[in-house]
Amino acid sequence: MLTLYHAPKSRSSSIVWLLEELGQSYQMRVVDIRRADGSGSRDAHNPHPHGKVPALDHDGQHVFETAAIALYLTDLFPEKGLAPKVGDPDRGEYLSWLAYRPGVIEPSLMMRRLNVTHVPGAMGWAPAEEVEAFLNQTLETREYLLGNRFSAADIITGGAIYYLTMFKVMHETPVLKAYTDRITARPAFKRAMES
Ligand SMILES: N[C@@H](CCC(=O)N[C@@H](CS)C(=O)NCC(=O)O)C(=O)O
Repeated sequence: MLTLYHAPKSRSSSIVWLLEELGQSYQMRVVDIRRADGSGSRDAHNPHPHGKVPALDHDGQHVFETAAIALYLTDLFPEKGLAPKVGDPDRGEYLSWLAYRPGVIEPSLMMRRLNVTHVPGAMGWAPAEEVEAFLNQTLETREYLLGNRFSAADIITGGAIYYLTMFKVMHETPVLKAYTDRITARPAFKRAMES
C-alpha cells in the first residue's frame, strides 16, 4: 500500500501528479503544514522528520524528499516508462534533473526572492540568471528535459519551472512558456490539481 502525506498547493502536488501518471492506487493523507504566511502548524500525523510534505509510506518503508520519492516510485514501477532504467543512456541525465530542482533551482531562485546575494565559490548552486539561461538553452531544442521523451523529471523539475514562472520568481520566456504549457496539458496534471 502506498500512502502519500499531502498538503494542497505544496510540493506534494508533484507527487500526486506522478502517482496519477503512474496510474497506481494510493491513499492520500492530507496533513497540515506550516505555511510561509504564518498559517498552519506541524501535524502530529505526518511522519516526515521535519513535518514537511511530501512524505511517502510504502508498506512500512518511509521515503521523504520530493526527488527521492520520485526516484523511488519510478524505480518501483519501471514498466510505466516514466524514467530511464539503470543502464539506459538517459539514466544519468534523468538523475541529474531530479537532483537539479532541490539542489540548484530552488536555492538559487529562493535567494533571488529573498534578495540574498550569491557568493561565487561559497554556494553549491549557480546564480538564478545562470540557471535560467541553462534551462532556456536546454529546452530551446528539446520537447522535454530528456529530449523527446516525457519523464518524471518533467513532473519534478518541470513542475518547479511551472510554479516559479507562474509566481514570477523565474522569468518567463517563450521557450519556458511553451514547455510548461506542454507538460501541464497532460490529463494527470489536471487530475492532480484537483486534489
Ligand atoms: N526539500 C523538501 C522540501 C519540502 C517542503 O519544504 N515542503 C513544504 C511544502 S511546499 C512544507 O512542507 N513546508 C512546511 C514546513 O516547512 O514546515 C522536498 O523537496 O521534499
